[in-house]
Amino acid sequence: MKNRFAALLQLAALVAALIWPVAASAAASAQQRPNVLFIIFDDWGWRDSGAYGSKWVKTPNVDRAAQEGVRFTNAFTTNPKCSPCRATILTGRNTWQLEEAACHNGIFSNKFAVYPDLLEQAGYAVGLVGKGWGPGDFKAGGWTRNPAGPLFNNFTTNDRIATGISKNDYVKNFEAMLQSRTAGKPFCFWLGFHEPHRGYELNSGVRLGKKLADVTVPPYLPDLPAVRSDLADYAIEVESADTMIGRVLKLVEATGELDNTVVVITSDHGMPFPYVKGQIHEDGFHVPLVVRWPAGIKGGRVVEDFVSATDFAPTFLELAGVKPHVQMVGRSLVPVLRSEKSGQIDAARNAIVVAKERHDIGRPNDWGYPVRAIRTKEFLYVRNFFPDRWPAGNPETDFGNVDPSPSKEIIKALGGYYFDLSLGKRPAEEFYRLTEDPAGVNNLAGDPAFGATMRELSERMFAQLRAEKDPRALGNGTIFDTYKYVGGRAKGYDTWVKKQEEKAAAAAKNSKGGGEAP
Ligand SMILES: [Ca+2]
Repeated sequence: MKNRFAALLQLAALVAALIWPVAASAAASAQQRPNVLFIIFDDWGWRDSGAYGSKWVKTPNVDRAAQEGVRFTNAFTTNPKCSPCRATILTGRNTWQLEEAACHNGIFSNKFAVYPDLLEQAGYAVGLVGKGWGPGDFKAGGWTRNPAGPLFNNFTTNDRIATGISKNDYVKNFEAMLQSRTAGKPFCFWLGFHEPHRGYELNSGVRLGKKLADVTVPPYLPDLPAVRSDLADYAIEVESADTMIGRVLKLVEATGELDNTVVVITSDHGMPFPYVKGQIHEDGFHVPLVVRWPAGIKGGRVVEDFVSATDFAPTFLELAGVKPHVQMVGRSLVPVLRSEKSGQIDAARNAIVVAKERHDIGRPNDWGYPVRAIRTKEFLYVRNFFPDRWPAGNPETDFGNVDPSPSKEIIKALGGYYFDLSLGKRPAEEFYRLTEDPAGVNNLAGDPAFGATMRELSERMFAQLRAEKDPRALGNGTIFDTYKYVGGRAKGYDTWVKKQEEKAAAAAKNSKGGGEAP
């Protein structure tokens, strides 16, 4: 009996010796693979948090993540509008490489691989709360779910500080997403706030205690009380989303996994004000970016390397031990994150090329406003391909690529300098010295002192665009204007023409009727 027991023990030890190392290493690698929590605001300006120096937009949760993690001072989207930027994030491709998904409110083809699918295949739990890729049509592109992941948007709430804020119960939905995960699986979740996208509750900023005297007005907006109030209403929405970040991180903390969760906080583009959202200007495509991951990176750092929205997908894949997809052109941020340095870490990260094609409609034939631009530490060089077109949309259709707002109405009523800046036509070339003109409002394109630098930057930009097969740089740019716009047609130029015809017909009928009257 005793011998038989000893033999059994020996056998058990042998089996354990064979199995244990495998089981142990599997457990270790599962532990090492971090969670990823990707938090993206909708239309949040890069300057508008305490972490980035704002004294009047209060964001304690973003600020804390920045203190404990890495804050990037030169992060950019490749196209400053909702769906084009989000397609870039998901695919790791530049906007000019995404065919129809380069356009706002278009079709997103599933011929392009997205990181949530690749991570799901690699054993990650994926999911989406709030706004993922959009607006646009992903079903026509062959997807059965939002490309940002399966949706967890079941819960709504009326508990919000202003009526412009989404009723999405982000916290409860996030909790449901967290609980849906199979035990032991790492997650890669997308939390997409609808804030601070318009509309806002008018004067909610003042109602909630903002002082108009504290508001910083950028140089491209007129410094008037109604503009300050509009900015204060925007700030309230930023602050509400910041509060949600605090609550969501508490939920992750309760699972014991917060330290091994890579928390990424960013925005799709700048604030929804004239000269910014949808425009190839500094505040339009410059975005905030904070990454917190205590288990993996040294915190308290400020990094000046140029990083792009294309870099997220290869970064998340590398964190999961997955090779970047062959379609991806972005470069993983892992080496920069793992570095213990501040300042410029990778000397090659010193420029970004950004672009736009069609955003909102409002020009004849649904034409877009094609632009390519290159941004370096010192300069922004902009090439507008059709300076005869209206950059913000035609006046007849009310400058549709600038969201309706009190600030926009004020600028339209004022005319002059601010109108020309935000809504007027632009020359074929723009050139800004951002080190002396941080918002980029003084166009130096005519100054011969910068002629050589402009040519050099233009050549550098077009070399990259040609190498990446941008149809606009290869002489086939008209293709972008043939892509279908799937949004409503209220802002369409054709809708305006039809209205004029109806008005004319009604006027003719009235005058005819008037003539026949006794
Ligand atoms: Ca947006």
